[in-house]
Amino acid sequence: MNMRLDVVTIFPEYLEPLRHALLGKAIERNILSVGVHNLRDWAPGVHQAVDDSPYGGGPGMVMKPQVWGPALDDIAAAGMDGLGGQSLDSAVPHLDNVRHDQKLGLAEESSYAGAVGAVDESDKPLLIVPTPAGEPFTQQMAQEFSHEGHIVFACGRYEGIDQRVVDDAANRYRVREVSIGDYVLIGGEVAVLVIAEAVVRLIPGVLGNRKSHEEDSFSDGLLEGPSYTKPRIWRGLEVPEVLLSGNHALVDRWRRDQALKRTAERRPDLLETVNLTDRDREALEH
Ligand code: 6GU
Repeated sequence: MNMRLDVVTIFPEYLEPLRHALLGKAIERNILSVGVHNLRDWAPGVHQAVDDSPYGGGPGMVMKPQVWGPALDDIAAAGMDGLGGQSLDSAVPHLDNVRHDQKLGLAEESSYAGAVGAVDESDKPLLIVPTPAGEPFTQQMAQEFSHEGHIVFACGRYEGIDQRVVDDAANRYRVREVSIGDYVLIGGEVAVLVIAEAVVRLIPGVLGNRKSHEEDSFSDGLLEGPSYTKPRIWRGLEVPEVLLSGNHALVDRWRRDQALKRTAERRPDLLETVNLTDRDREALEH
């Protein structure tokens, strides 16, 4: 089980943090391999222009399709093995394309489709185009993406990428235009770091503790409540008594109540889609 990430950007150094901490550990353990590619490598001529003025007028610049097209073609053609050169990992490990939760029966079905030459849409790599105009990135999407074998990120700058690049890429990729929130960044690079971290931490073996993401904020539709560690009293502030009781049922109930109260206060919109018990409603009224 392995995942390949490729990032195309005009600022490859921006993706340096992919090498660090959690993601770096996943690379070292051959769970993940990462290639970062300079878009200018596909720009012709001495000037190597990657952008041009927008048709229809208006401010800013639009990234050129004649540069993005070949870049995305080459990366799709290289597939899971990646292109030589700018790979963040020193050794490119052998990669397979098996979903980490794929059951044997399903795997047999898809290899039959391969044997008769059918082009299975799920064989195409996933192309993520970060843009403030995209669909909102969620924990559920992170969960879905964590099953992918090959994800390619296309980082736009300026006013974005010529839309035909995205439309044409659908021939070789499954394409998602994704936003990480309702604010505007200069380019997609930081969004790639956010999405990559949210996705990679869900791959089994990346986070030490398997149970830890079942209790994440959003996994049950609620925000997580507060946490405490030693000492029991710090600057006159006490750890809530119930957490010292050793009564697990009581602790679970208290945590649920804290999550409900916090969610009601900070993200009331989330409560509309959560199944609340009578006991939950009671907690919310107090
Ligand atoms: Cl994914 N990209 C850019 N450039 N800005 C954003 C964004 C993405 N998500 C929110 N703002």
